[in-house]
Amino acid sequence: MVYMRQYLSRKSRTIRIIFGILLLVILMYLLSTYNKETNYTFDSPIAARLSHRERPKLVSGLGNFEPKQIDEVEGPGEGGKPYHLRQDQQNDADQSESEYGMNVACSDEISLDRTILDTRLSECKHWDYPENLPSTSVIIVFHNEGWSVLLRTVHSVINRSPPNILKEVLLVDDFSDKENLKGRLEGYIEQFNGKVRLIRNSQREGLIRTRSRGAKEAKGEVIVFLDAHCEVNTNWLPPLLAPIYRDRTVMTVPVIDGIDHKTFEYRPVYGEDRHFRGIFEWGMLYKENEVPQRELSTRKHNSEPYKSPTHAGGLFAINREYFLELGAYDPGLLVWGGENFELSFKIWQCGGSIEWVPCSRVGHVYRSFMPYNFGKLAQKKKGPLITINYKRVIETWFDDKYKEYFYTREPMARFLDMGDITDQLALKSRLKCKNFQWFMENVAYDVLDKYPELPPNIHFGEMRSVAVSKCLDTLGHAPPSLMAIQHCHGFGNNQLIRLNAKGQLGVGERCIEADAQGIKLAFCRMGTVDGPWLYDENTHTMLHRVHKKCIALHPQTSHLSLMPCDINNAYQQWIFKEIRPK
Ligand code: LR7
Ligand code: MN
Repeated sequence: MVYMRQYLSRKSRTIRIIFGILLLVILMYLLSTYNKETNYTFDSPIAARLSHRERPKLVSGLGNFEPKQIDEVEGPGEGGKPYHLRQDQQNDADQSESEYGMNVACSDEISLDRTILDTRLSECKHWDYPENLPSTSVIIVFHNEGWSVLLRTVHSVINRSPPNILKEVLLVDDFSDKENLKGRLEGYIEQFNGKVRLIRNSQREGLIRTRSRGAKEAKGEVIVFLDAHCEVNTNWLPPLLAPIYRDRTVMTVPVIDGIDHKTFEYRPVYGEDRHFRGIFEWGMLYKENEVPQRELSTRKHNSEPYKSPTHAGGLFAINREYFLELGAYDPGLLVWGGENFELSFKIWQCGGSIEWVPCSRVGHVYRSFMPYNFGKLAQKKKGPLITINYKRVIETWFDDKYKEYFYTREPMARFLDMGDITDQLALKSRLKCKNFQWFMENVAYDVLDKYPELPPNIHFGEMRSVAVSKCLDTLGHAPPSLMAIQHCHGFGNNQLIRLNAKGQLGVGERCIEADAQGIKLAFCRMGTVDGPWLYDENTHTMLHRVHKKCIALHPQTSHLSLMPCDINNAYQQWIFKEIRPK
């Protein structure tokens, strides 16, 4: 009996053990299938996958670099909050603002490792990125930047990038002459054990050529350019790299938040549900436009990247070899401006693409003014250097029809010497690049809605008063503001007035309109190119067709307003005088 009971209990134990093992096997099988699903192969169109696993919990793992926990740190500027200097520091603040275009004295008080607001869409925490993202060089070119501002850029990159992906931070000094930048920088970066590398130009090259040099010298598979006054946000790098990992001809652009130039407050650029992309007007000013539905509807999630015709210029990621295959930037572009368009048109027209990445956020300090001059490079050139750059770009990439829009909007550009673009045109045909019409129809299809084709100018130049021989002038004021009358200087700029075939009077990107207060500089109505003005070639009067009155100059006060037309009154007579670059 005793044996029997023992036998039975032994048997039931065996059954229990077998059952247990079976359960374990089933459990392991279930787990393994679950793993298979999460071990995603990253061949989706976005080379990443939105998972609903709880985050933040990964420090790294997959390609992520989400923080374990968000630290609440106390101190000046922590959390991206604005920092206000004491009254007795105001002199330093003013001095540094006039030297750098930003309050470097304020920046000096804020930790180089400060925390900032995570401005991403909440969805962004839940993306999984590939583990083997390409190694990356972050290239920062600088000319006379504030010490703490430059180094906070470096610290933020080191602190918020996955170390296994970040190959190096490459600092390229464009011939700065500030003592601290010349002397102390090598010593400072030693603490980064070789992760931060510094090279210097032996003469001033301007930011465009300096970036091309940085690209050549970089060691990473991907290069990311940043201005020297940025702070990168949480897990900024993997989302920028994933689309390039999928396709090496994609260039990616982070969403750019603002850092206040007075208080260093870190501010999200716009709210959760809105997306913008880079476009341009016909004078080649960079503009942003809400992303058209046609683009958004191709995506499944609101935080996915979307296509953009162009970008602001400073902050982007690109496969290094691809960038060099495209000839880097046109070496004929000087110092500043237009290079963002050159690269964008080149990429799109020659088979690549540009994507803006909502889950990658980087803050940038917008300065109050440009604190540096263009150096010797500008002195060698006749005419405004930025317009010369634009001319090179449009002469290379635009079709004839579109070139005409540029020359209508910027009439003096026709007479500027842009140098030789043979190499650029050769590159364009060697890479079998598409024409601009293709780009306008397939990529930048929202541009013409905002900036329609421009009717030709009937007149452009100075608009001179016959009575006093002085010129209509914006005085450089922002609209809405009264137009004034000034000594004619012959340089154009604020005195370069255009009258187009549809009755619009324009100065630069603005329009001239009239109300009860007088003749005013105003914002042109978006999407329109017509206006109320009718110029009489014989009487030299400028009629407002709606008010049925003419532009008149007050003989005593010089105030400009609409008056009942009097064709014999010299104070209502205007003559257009064409001007040429000096
Ligand atoms: O001669 C120079 N040499 C340089 O190395 C002049 C400048 N630089 C450095 C400078 O120190 C800085 O790090 O180049 C970088 C960019 O110069 P900024 O900050 O004066 O340019 P910006 O921010 O005023 O202008 C925008 O347009 C430029 C056009 O050429 C560049 O593309 C900038 O990178 C670009 N900045 C951005 O896109 C940031 C977002 C702003 C917007 C819109
Ligand atoms: Mn900048």
